[in-house]
Amino acid sequence: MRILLYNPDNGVTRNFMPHLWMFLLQSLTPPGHEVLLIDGNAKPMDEAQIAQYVRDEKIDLVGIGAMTRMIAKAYRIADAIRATGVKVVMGGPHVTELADEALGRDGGPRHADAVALGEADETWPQMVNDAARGELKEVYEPVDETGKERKPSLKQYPVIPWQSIDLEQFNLVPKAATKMLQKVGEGWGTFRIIPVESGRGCPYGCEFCTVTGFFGDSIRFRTNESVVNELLLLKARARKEKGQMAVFFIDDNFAINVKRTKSLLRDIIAAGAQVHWVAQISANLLRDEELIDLIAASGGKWVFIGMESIDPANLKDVNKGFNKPGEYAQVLERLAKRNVYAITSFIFGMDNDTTGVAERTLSQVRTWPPGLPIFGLLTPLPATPLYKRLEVAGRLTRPKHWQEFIPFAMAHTPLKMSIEEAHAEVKYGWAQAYSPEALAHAVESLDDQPLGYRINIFLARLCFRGIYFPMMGKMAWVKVVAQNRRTISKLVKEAVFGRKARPRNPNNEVAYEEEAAPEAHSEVSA
Ligand code: B12
Ligand code: SF4
Repeated sequence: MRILLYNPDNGVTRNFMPHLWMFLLQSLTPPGHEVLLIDGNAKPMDEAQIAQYVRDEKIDLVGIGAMTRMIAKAYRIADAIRATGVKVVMGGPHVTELADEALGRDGGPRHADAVALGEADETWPQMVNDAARGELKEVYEPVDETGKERKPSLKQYPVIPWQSIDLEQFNLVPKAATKMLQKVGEGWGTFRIIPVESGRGCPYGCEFCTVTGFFGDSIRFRTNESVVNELLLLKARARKEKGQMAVFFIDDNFAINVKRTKSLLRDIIAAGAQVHWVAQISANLLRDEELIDLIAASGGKWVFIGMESIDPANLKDVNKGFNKPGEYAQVLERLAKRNVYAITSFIFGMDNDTTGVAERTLSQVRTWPPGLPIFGLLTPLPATPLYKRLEVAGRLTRPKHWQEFIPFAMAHTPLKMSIEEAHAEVKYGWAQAYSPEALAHAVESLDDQPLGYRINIFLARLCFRGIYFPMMGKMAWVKVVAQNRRTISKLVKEAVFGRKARPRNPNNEVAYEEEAAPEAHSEVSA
């Protein structure tokens, strides 16, 4: 069969990274089938275009995966494909929780011929074989012989053939610049951020999160060897194409078992498999100095920290009391000392939030080492404890919010402010944190650091604005560049003319000697 795996666009921005599930299922497909991949974020298509593609390419089976926020688009695409007579199977967190919706068993229209519940590593090959025989079942569930749920072990992880996969659609370097940039340093003709998992599962059970329910609280890891080999493969490909590969370890909590994370990082270093990487780690696990040393030494550049709130009452409400706002600054300083920076994620609209929460949060953020703050709204995702609590309390204003996805819009009433006020807080957070003044401040606060770090922070901030904040279109970018012209010209001047050594605070050590060439792209900008 010719199989198409499709991930819909997220409806807000071009995503910076492809989705792992597509590559994983491609690698787990039984031999004898050809698998094509389309990520709607990189290759946008509407319903008519995808239907045409399926006809032109003579596709026999389509697999669609989607988060809740993309499910309406996923259903529209699925409907268009099914109308051509081709079977559609769906998987991922949303249809796992609401399989009846996808199968039209809840009174609504049917969108999928079959759904895969939960982790599909073991059920995908069965689905493909059944579809090839024309015997596709409606529901595929990972269960053992006794009908008990079985989580796949990651010890036998498939080799994803990164050396040969067509990654053209995921190159972040504009085509026109490729030839020229191939000659810069070790080569920047391509730049890709590749998702790699080293383990699955998180036992913490935060109230708004689907992970503990979906992946279970049993944590499973790949072998160090298999992760190291994957990094080596990515490094080799980057070298071959005179480009760069950065890795996003998509584990929900990369250091959930600190001992094991340290052993993995040591093996990465020993094998020379360092690439620039980003990972998600909760703040409570970043107290260990040796861990942070190993993060830095193994190529870690950015850590995504779900801080959620600076208010302990909010954190307690959502079962994330293990986050201690009092230690956020210390954690970030510890990382920054090793030139590792943080993507700090905040949620507004929590039950104890009142108006002004964005400014209160920002006033703390400004005292921390520069990073990438991001802001979202508390969202009741299906099957989470949060959804159930709000439903019982009659507080859901859009109980099926996914049927009409609206970016940055609440689906329930917060307790101590209105929905409109919560929306205004998120807008304020983004606008202030990414204003030209805030960007200039971030660059200045690293004045004692090499130029490369400052350029990196600046570019990362510009790009992050583009990833999360609805800022599509070339004109919007031109405007942002114009607004930040002072900082840009300051950095360019330093790159061209260099600058005198300056004392590093607080010990007044000289940080570096005169700098000649820029290291503009020496760090990852996740
Ligand atoms: C990496 C990641 C991201 C990346 C982007 C996604 C990417 N390019 O990979 C970033 C960091 C940008 C991100 C952002 C967001 N994310 Co996110 N993210 C993840 C994360 C940590 C890993 C995803 C992953 O690759 N998992 C590993 C793969 C193997 O698992 P999987 O995708 O579930 O696939 C398996 C099965 O589901 C199934 N399957 C999946 N698809 C299909 C399709 C078919 C046909 C079949 C048969 C099977 C199948 O088979 C796979 C193998 O077992 C997950 C949590 C998690 N652990 O999954 C959250 C998660 C997906 N994110 C989530 C959310 C909510 C978001 C945000 C909305 C958060 C926010 N408020 O900003 C944003 C949305 C951004 C956007 N604009 O789209 C939720 C989604 C829940 C839901 N019901 O939709 C998750 C589950 C985490 C959570 N907190 O609950 N995210
Ligand atoms: S720590 Fe992160 S992954 Fe784990 S349950 Fe909480 S929000 Fe989800």
